[in-house]
Amino acid sequence: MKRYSGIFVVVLLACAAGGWMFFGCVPDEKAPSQDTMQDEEDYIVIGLSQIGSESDWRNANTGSFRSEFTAENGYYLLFEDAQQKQENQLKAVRDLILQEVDYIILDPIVETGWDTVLMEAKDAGIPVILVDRQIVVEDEDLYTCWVGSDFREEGRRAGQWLADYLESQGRREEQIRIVTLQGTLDSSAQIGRTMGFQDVLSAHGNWEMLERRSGEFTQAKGQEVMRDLLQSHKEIDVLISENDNMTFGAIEAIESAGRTCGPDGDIIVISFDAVRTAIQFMQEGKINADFECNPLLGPKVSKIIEELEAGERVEKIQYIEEQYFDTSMDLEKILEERTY
Ligand code: GYE
Repeated sequence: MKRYSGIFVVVLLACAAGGWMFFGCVPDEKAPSQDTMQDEEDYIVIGLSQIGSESDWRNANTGSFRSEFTAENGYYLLFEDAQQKQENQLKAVRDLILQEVDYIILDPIVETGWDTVLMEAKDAGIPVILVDRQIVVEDEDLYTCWVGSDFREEGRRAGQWLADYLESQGRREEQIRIVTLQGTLDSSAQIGRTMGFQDVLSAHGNWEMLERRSGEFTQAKGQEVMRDLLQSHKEIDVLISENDNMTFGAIEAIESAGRTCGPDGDIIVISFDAVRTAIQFMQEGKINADFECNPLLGPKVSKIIEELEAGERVEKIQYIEEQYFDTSMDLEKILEERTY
């Protein structure tokens, strides 16, 4: 373990002294003080390259890392926000390599374009743990492991839920017109959810995908794109929205257009993430079903780091458990237990 040694102490002191903007790092609020740092050799230094703060899911995900990688738990966290741009993430990873962190945690905004920077991390001997989204690289040894959700499975479950729901409504044979708000194009969350739903769609000759457009995982874009979709397509039976924040925007667009949605409305709404506000929207009868994507990855990643510190081998691909919710369930109880 490297810990705070040599050049790294100098960098951290510069960060703590206010020079951090130069280095591009954002010290965690609960990081040790300068005095503690000089004496303390026992912190594991984590560099986290986060995508941005585009959604409630993302904020819960950041919160999970921040509350796990604290000084009390033996960590010093350098947090980098890429503001939804891959170029910022590439720069952040390079900054973290220069700062000789012990581990890099990378949530890759899109799947491709990481080979070179990951080779640089490998050459510097810094393990890279991928979280949430996945990547496509020539050499899988460029990262230590990945932990996150099975997005394709989420998409499939959503499709299967729709099939069962239509069946229960006596609409199995009906022509079903669908639109999709996709997430950030080329992100594994978008690719997986789109493909998973498509797997089920392909098996239903009477389902028609009218249009798929990206709402970039944000509420504002979701609203804007849904407004256009409602104008272009007179009849829409189902909205598949690849995250909750786009769904919130879409619901505003639907209502502004004088349309209705949810179990008693004219558009069936299926969403992903299942954050608290979405469960509340379900209680209000505006979303039919929501497929959970668990953002609380901090504890799982810190366990991986403990194992690596102990010299153990870790599983390369680690999925987390997820469920789904719909309006037939006891949503009040679900909300009581929901932490994000
Ligand atoms: O669904 C969305 C966020 O990558 C799983 O990114 C994540 C997605 C999540 O912006 O809300």
